[in-house]
Amino acid sequence: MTLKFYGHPFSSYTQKALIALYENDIPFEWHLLSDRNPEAGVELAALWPIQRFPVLVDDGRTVMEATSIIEHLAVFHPGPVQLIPEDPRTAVEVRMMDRIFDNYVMTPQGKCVFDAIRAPENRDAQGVAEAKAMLDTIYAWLDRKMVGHEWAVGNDFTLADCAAAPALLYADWTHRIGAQFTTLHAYRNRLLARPSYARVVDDARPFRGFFPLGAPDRD
Ligand SMILES: N[C@@H](CCC(=O)N[C@@H](CS)C(=O)NCC(=O)O)C(=O)O
Repeated sequence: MTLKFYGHPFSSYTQKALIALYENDIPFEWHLLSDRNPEAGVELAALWPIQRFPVLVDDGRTVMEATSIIEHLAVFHPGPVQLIPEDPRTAVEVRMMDRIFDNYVMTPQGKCVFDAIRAPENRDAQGVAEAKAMLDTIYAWLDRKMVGHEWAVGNDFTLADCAAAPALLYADWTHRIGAQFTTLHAYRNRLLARPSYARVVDDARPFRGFFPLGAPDRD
């Protein structure tokens, strides 16, 4: 039974789940959400009224939330790359770091981007300032946390790195990671060089013009 994957290559949470599909070469069928493919949007709305993506459909099971998709793939389509560690203590830390990247990198980054596409009279300057302050705080924390680690938790690539890759790609485009955070920059570069994420970034390259703040000419 073919996996159906609803998403868009430029969407950060789609990218997070795509990394997991690519890491273990799991075959799937793209259901690209775009104006040119309206039936995918209709199907998404029927599957998940909240209409956030990605969404995976696997043999009658509908899985929403990028983290849950990665957890689902680990259970139902295991491969050589174990994105959820077998050791439960390590798995707890992986899940904690996954939450940290979603809540304190991806969320404030998204706040800045979504504000930029609002009409000027509806913009939330205070909310954006708070989001940027949160990004500065988490950059400093991550820079310390990553000392001595190749990946987010120890030396194996996991769910937490799937969350980190798009979060740090777009966060740096939105509110630059300070040059002093050399450990965090080095980690971001390792993520960009990881073959699964390099492929995801290449898939999304044609859509860079859509980045509301203007995509920089790098990465
Ligand atoms: N908590 C969700 C977030 C998903 C999400 O916000 N996806 C964005 C794309 S990156 C989306 O659906 N945007 C469409 C919208 O906000 O209407 C997850 O982890 O998958």
